[in-house]
Amino acid sequence: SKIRESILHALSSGEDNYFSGQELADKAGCSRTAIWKHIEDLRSSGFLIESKRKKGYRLLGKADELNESNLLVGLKTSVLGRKIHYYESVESTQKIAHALAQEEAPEGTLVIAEEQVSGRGRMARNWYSPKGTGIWMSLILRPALPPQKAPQFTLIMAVAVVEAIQKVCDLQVDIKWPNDLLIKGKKITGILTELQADSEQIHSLIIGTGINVNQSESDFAEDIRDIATSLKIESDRTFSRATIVQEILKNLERYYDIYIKEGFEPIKEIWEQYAVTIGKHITARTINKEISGYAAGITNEGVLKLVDETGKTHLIYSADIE
Ligand code: BTX
Repeated sequence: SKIRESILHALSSGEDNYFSGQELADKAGCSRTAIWKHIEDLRSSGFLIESKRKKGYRLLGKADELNESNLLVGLKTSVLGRKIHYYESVESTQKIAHALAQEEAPEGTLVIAEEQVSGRGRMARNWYSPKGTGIWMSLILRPALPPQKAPQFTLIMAVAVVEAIQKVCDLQVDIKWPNDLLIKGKKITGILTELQADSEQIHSLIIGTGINVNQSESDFAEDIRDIATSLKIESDRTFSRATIVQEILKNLERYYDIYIKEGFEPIKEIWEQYAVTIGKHITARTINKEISGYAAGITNEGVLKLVDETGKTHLIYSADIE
């Protein structure tokens, strides 16, 4: 439309300048509400437009699509993300990654989508993955390890994501064992590690990561509005998703190398610095029981150690924590 063209023309002529909603409205001959709506439309078609309080709008870059070329330019890894399968819309990137893993896709293969229509969490829960606003990706790794080691990779990925968000967005993220990342108590990221294995060895690990990046509050479904947040909500800025993905892959590759050479110990120490679960009184809800106690730490396998009131230590492999 004319308004859309006028906005884009203004924003891209301004070098590094901000344009207020009123200025854009004057140029386009429409209302500020119309400008706001068009800016939202432009964003959903991939334009990266920053909005800053009291300053206005600024165009940060071309379409922030997570396609292969955008991800490969500036990617600083040698294995992870070197093979990319990009989709506009999928049921779940996990599902595609599982199929690719069975077809011998190489280690480091990344499946990434703008939207998932049936993204999933643990225990058949739903993971909302609206179009163009977040990072919905699954990474295939093939470590020569027994299947009991798989949960460690959720923790390694957690550290890689926490540090990427710190670096790119300057936001502090807490880890809630086993697989949630929180900003001020609200969920910013979920990690789902699945595997194909026999009783002795992992054939492939599929690490699914969902990160809320550029959503506004109204983009969240009613039932998660109170528990979920995005990087944009927390900082009042929009971010390049590709930059965040690149930073995660770089971190993960570094930690994966350390893990292979030195084991889980050094990563466990870093993980514990970010973990909010440890050192607190918590309740762990597993599929068939509920245990309360003191979270003493995690084992070298990444299993939670919970000490109940009788002093008995319980090993928790998977649970919801309160
Ligand atoms: P989880 O089972 O720990 O968390 C799922 C719960 O999180 C849901 O029941 C809901 O309450 C809440 N939730 C759903 N969507 C969101 C969201 N966008 N932001 C915050 N909270 C939400 C966590 O499982 C693991 C999620 C992994 C998602 C990735 S995305 C790429 C890959 N593909 C796929 O289908 N799943 C993984």
